[in-house]
Amino acid sequence: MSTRKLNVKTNLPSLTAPTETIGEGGELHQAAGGAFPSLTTNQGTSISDDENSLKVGPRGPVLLEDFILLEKINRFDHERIPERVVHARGTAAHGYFELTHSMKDISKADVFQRIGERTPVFTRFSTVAGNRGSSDMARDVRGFAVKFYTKVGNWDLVGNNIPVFFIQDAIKFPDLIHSVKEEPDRGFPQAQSAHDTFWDFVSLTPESTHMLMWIMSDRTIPRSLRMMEGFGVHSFRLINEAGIASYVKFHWRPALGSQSVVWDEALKISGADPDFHRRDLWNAIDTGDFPEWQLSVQVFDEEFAKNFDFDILDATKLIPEELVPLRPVGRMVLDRNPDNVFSETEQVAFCTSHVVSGIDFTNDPLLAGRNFSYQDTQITRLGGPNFAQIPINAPKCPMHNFQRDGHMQMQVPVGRVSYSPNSLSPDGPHEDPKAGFRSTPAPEQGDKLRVRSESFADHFSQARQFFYSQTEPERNHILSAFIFELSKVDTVAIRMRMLGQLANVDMAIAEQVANGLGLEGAIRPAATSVVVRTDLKPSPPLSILANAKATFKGRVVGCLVADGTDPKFVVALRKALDKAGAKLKVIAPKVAGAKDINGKPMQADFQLAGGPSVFFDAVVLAISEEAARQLSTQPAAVGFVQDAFSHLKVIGYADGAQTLMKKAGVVKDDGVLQITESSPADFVARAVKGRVWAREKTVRPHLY
Ligand code: HDE
Repeated sequence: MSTRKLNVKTNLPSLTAPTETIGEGGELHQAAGGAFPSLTTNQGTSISDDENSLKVGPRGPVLLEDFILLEKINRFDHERIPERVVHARGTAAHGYFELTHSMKDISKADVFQRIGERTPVFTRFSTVAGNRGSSDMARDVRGFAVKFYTKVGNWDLVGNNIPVFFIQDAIKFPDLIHSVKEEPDRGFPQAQSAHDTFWDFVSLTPESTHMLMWIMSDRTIPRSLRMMEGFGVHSFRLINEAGIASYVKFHWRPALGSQSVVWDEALKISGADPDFHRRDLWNAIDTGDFPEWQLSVQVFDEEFAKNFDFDILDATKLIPEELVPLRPVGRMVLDRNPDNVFSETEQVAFCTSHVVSGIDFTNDPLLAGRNFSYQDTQITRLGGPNFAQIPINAPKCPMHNFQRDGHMQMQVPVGRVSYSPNSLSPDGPHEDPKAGFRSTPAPEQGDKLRVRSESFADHFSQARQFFYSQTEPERNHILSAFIFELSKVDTVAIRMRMLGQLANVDMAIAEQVANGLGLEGAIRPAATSVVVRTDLKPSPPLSILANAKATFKGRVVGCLVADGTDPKFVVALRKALDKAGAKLKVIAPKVAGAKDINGKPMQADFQLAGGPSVFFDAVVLAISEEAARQLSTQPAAVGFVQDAFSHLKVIGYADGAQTLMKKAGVVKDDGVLQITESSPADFVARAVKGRVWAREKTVRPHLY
């Protein structure tokens, strides 16, 4: 018998807590720490020794008879399920949606009726291309999927953080995904679009061009999942009580404002903390700093749809907010981390086809494909058709029908009737012609054809509009991202073909990318059937920087301390940051902390090499002259300051820190501020304004 103490939580699933206990299984034992249940097999048989398998003598062969060993290993062998074919890497949280504005006039959906009412939600954020173990900070679209557990059924709004998509027809989705995933012969690169097959496909697929502009922008390297927008992408329909349908596009806006990192920072974060986004979300929720988004809709009618420059069924297009302003609907707050990543984040099954009465689809051909795909993929992932019974997927309202059996049926339907109509079960479920789901009776007619509508043909005008809606640094980032990615493409013909597509967006864009690739003079515009519109006005909401929120809420400041730091300085800084809603993290040469100027211990959150400045929004160098001299010989310390400077962060420094700053090449500008214990507010006031964009011209002159 083992002498080791068992460490079994008492909140084991009900599986191990049978309602009636016969014999030994599930019995409670008294121990020094209180009562705990007996460890059992899945059949409830109590286990006496969980440390040793059954052998013939202490050094003899293990016996096949050891059902306890076999069950445990067998169960372990099957712990993994197939990861999602796309959006495999995800992180999620529970929360609620609160209606702030009635939508009664345009939708009868129950969730939109009563102001102030809260609907539970489960929201999963993800990257698209990488496998489950890839890095959070890969350049990629982020999934933004919300399951609303409404009183009349689940509604899944399965969106992204970018309002348009790569392709117009679902039949191209497997091709798109195969091109971006690891190349099949070598199994790499992982979680990256910077390789031949992706650019081969998109350079041959001009409809991708608008999305490429977004993908190459800083939207694909968000600072935090809490600081990114979400979009339903497709045009959906809302239907009111009178049966009148409106078109709608869904938007999520983060309360903390949108923010991204810079590319070099993204690369470094991927190495320093591949879990950067999930850790940030988890910690924020764990410490009660609940992230919040506003849900808004763009509502429009058939008349608008007819007169709009592009087709509202084309998912590669957006509707500028200047044409259809956002109408606020409610807010989503995420206030609880999952209890178990597998049971919840992994097993959650979002399906675009999960809609409720009052919400309906349009003929977007991408959406039609999705409505099949999501339901279908869950059968492979979750092992059968009963995935709606898994707790995270189950509606929180009653559900009754005559569907039966199947792999992993968890319910025990009673009675002899499993069909409708029937006369043997008059109390059984019946159709509800009044409140039941009804599709919009939209008139449809036409020949059966495999064609792309002419109205989907302009692939470049909105790409151009997006580019020219950006601020100067944002445009430069897009250009340098194209140059970075295409430089990783080995096949020169693919680079050139892509330049040809960019030339259709704007010759100046193509020329700058060509210049960065050293392919000047090689641009041959690709054939296109449309004349690109140059009259579309820039749409300011499409820029992150033009809409940057002057807030420091949810941000983190890294404060470098060492032996000899003045604690008053750090205390004053912490107070000022608390007031601004930001957090302070202390970095010291050793994780146990440092000795302050009075010889007293100072706590640290990070050891220098494990707490690089890429983790923080702004930094403070609270070190003495002696410490600065010593740290100037340490690459981690010099890199901390160098990176903060080149990533355009606001740097606050105590007078003594200057030797280290000089070594790191810091050139003073309006974002480099000397602070004392009496002036941390000045530092915060500058940091609230965000990065020092003017500095980019000095640190990355090749972009300008
Ligand atoms: Fe998805 N997508 N998708 N997608 N998608 C999946 O469903 C698919 C598309 C999106 O956190 C899969 O359960 C097709 C657009 C998110 O669990 C799969 C097409 C948008 C998530 C699938 C698209 C999305 C997925 C893989 C083209 C933004 C993660 C696992 C017609 C509006 C949801 C799964 C989560 C996941 C298919 C295009 C967003 C295979 C066929 C457009 C956020 O069913």
